[in-house]
Amino acid sequence: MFEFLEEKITKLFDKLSKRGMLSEKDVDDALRDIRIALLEADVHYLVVKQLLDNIRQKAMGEELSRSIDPSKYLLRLLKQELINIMGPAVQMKTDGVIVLIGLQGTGKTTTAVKLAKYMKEKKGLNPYLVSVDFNRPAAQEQLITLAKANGFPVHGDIRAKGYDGLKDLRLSSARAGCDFIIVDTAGRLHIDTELMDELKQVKDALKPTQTVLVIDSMMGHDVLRMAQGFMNSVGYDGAIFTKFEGDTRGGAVISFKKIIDKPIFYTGIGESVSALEPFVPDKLVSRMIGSGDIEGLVEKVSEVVTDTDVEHAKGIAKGKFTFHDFIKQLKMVKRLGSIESLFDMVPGFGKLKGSVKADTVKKDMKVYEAIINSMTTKERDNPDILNGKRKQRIANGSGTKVEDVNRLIKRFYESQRMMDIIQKGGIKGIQRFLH
Ligand SMILES: Nc1nc2c(ncn2[C@@H]2O[C@H](COP(=O)(O)OP(=O)(O)O)[C@@H](O)[C@H]2O)c(=O)[nH]1
Ligand SMILES: [Mg+2]
Repeated sequence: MFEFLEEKITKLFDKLSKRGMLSEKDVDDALRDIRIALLEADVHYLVVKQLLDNIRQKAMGEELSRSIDPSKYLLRLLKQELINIMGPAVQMKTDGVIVLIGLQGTGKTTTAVKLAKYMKEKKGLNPYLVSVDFNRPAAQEQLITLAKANGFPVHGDIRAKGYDGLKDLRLSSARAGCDFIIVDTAGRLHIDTELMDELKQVKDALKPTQTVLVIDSMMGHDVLRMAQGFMNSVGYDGAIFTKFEGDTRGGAVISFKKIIDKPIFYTGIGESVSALEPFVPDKLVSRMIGSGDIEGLVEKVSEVVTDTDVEHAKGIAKGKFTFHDFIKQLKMVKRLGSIESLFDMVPGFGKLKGSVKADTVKKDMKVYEAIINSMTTKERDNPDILNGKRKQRIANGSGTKVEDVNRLIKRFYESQRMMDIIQKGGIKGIQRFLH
């Protein structure tokens, strides 16, 4: 999601950050490039205009010229405006009846079960599922099967009693001991009056607490017109964007709140029934443009990194990185717990997630610790003296193989290099190191 914009914006600001002070023309050029990137990402032109007007207004003020790092300041403005335009995170209601509507194949049925799972696991609620599709028994069957497979109470075939039968749904749900009802509805490939009439009748019969439009993120730039069509004829209270993990340009997600004037509640991020995420604009924007969830990362790190560690890190910065430091670094990483969850918080690191398995790292660490323990103090201080003979002795002493010792030495030099780069370039340095 948003990879397209992420790439464009990162490139633009990388270039800009080399400038130092920014002239008025630099700012104008940057704003023009941002404008093009947003339009190319299918952000609605009205949204682009408002975003840029707001940024320009703030960028022309005093603060930009006074700020220590103008390009960072401009990036922060962009970030803030993107968050503002998407609005604050809004919670979907979870009482009475929630009706999901949308075109065919957008993911309504899957989302109904995803929501049920989310509400049960995250909020301790008991949802009741029902598919209201009078024409396609197979569509009802799909929900019934998926709901049962995941252990949720689900209503049987509703066709016999027609719209009248819908009035009994609340009773059936209460009887099943459920707190609220999630309704899956029929869809068509295109908006047509027949579909809209059917949905209107369903709404009339069910009097839902909230109606939610399910939207396929891959649909492209027609999304907003479709969303407007559903708004005009059926009406709804918010949206869920599915297939958001894919290579979508994301413009519709950015534009939705401003153009349709309704919130996005959730995003679907995969086919599995657990692939649902609340829509939180600031988290999304942080992931997209720099600074990641740095606050989260700092919080997590500060929970486990002690003052001694900090003193030690300062020591490394001044002197030479040795195996003593390396082992301390390993211990710190071990305390940090899941490495994968850390990657999530740092921009550009998400991609690495699959490549580093926390389990492997933990296993490696045990081996590394054993090897380092078998080294003499002199060897730990001075890794360069490790010749074949010494390596063999260390391998024997630690019950490992020379290959393991070599692997450790390679990792050690990588770490040494990384420390060097981090000292010179901060987070950006780490990102460059990993690419
Ligand atoms: N990759 C991905 N696929 C999804 C997501 N949500 C639904 N799908 C898939 O989209 C297809 C259509 O989903 P379905 O729930 O049957 O759509 P419906 O016609 O609106 O009920 C199915 O193959 C789902 O597995 C999602 O968030 N990501
Ligand atoms: Mg369906």
